[in-house]
Amino acid sequence: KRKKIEVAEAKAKVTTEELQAYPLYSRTCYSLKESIQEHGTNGIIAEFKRASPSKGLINGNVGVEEVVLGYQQAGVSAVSVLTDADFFHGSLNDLLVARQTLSIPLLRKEFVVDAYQITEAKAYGADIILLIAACLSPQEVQDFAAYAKSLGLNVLLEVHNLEELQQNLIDSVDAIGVNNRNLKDFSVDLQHSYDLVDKIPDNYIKVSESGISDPKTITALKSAGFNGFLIGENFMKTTNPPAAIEEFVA
Ligand code: IGP
Repeated sequence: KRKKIEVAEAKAKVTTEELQAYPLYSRTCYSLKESIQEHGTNGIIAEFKRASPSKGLINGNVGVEEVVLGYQQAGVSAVSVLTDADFFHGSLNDLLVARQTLSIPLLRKEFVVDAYQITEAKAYGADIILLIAACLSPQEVQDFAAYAKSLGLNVLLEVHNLEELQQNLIDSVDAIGVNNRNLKDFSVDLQHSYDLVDKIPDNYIKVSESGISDPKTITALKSAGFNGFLIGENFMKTTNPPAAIEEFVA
């Protein structure tokens, strides 16, 4: 974690004050809740992910612009873009290109360990940031979520077990995502979603994350109480990721 902060600071050739002067910094964010609740939307948050630590290279042949535009045209509720370079081959430039292409909510998918990354997310056009409970103390979750809200961003909190959920049920979080993938050993089990959904209060958007590869799974997760579905690999592993969405939005 310390290393991450140092890397963030070393890369931060741009000061917080300079980020605050970027044109996108002062735009009004799209609301994830409204986008998901809007009539006819399906709750899919489609992810642009070139590579991952568990799978290695997933797709090195597609461009961010064509993919996210296709996702939007396919009717998804939001788009997620990885900005982590080391493990996911992503970048802030990918986020920026996605922003310039999209008119739906955009998630900056990153391991946030410093407020600077939240300022950066806003300056590069994100509407939503991710806070991973497993990487942060409850105090950090609270501070980062409050700071993100003060910038008008939506906050998605990621949890993997009951303890992480119960420690972080705070007002400045908009959505709670249950990650079906264990970040320590990368094993995927949808049971995590089914076990936790009833423990998430109804004032939060409930998102099931990772390992979803079948439209039937969405039907089942919906009846369990989820209204958002974060899906990356299942789309990205195909030659035409947006086309893979069709059967999911039927
Ligand atoms: C997407 P999948 O299995 O559909 O590609 O998963 C998303 O949930 C996953 O990329 C993810 C992730 C994260 C990546 C969930 N939480 C935290 C990096 C960091």
